[in-house]
Amino acid sequence: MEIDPDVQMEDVVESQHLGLTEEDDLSDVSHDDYRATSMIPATAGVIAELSSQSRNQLDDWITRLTDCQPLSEDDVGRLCDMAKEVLQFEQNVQPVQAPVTICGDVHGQFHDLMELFKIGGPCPDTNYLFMGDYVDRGYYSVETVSYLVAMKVRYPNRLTILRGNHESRQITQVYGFYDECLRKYGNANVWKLFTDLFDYFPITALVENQIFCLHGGLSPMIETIDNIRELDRFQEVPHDGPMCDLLWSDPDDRGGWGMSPRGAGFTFGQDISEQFNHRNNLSLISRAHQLVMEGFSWSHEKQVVTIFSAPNYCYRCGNQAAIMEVDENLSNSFLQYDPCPRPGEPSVSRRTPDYFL
Ligand SMILES: [Mn+2]
Repeated sequence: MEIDPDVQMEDVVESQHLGLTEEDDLSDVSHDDYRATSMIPATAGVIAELSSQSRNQLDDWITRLTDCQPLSEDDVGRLCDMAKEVLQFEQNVQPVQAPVTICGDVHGQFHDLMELFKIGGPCPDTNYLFMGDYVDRGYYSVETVSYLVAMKVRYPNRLTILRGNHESRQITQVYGFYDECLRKYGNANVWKLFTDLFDYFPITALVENQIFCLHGGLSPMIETIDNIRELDRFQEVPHDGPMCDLLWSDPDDRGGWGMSPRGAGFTFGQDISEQFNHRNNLSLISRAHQLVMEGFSWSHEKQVVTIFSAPNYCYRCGNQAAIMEVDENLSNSFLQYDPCPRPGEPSVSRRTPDYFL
């Protein structure tokens, strides 16, 4: 698996921030309200039908967001309230039906997300499953996460949005989303609204009981899919433990469990993937979280696939992006795409300049 050395360094730096404690420089953030206050009702029901008024409001917001215009702070508040109503009923292992198109990291690259929908087909005509990391690094985290959440509320059965390790209060204060909210709104209210909402995002999905989807990877504390169903996910991403591992771990060429260079989660070898897939009757683990130059990369003899959907990551890595189409027979195929050049934004040639040769 190819990893840009600079980005790998950033990811190592990123991981060090997970070790932050309340005494560190994030002390202005309250840690008391990490846990979402509302509990799941005992009878998790069917998603209520949207009123025509809500539908119209959402359609207005989606039109606005499609032009990369952020919503007002009040509208973000209304949107997040509506999203909690939907997401609170979703499961830790959210069931998803095929056909579905599975996507990896987006990281605030809004225009590339629009390109993704051009390549993969518009939502809701095409069903989508996103495996997290919508915010940070790119310049349009606000518009990206607002758009995806609005689409989720508008078409709840057509779109699944999982939580990534960046959908967290701590990480977003270091990697851009917090600063972007301050810059675009003049205060941190929108950051607070979204990071509170992130606690409601499902952490994994299961396509037709066979393709297990999540942001990071496996955990030594999770042997079965049922173990994930037992977790209380309605909280900030913890610093360690099973929920942390699901959002932070990476597959590795070495067997067994290893220390992650990220400082959170673990590395897991082919033996671990094989055992997990066999025990849980799975055909594939689909995950994101790592930059791969072709946009997708198989590992562990095709028991694990990594999908990365931010082309030219950070506007400088020169990588392709990919999405994975899964048809009704659970056959998969990949669509790769490049960024579309935009005026005023830095661009990186994928070719090595002649003067380096
Ligand atoms: Mn990630």
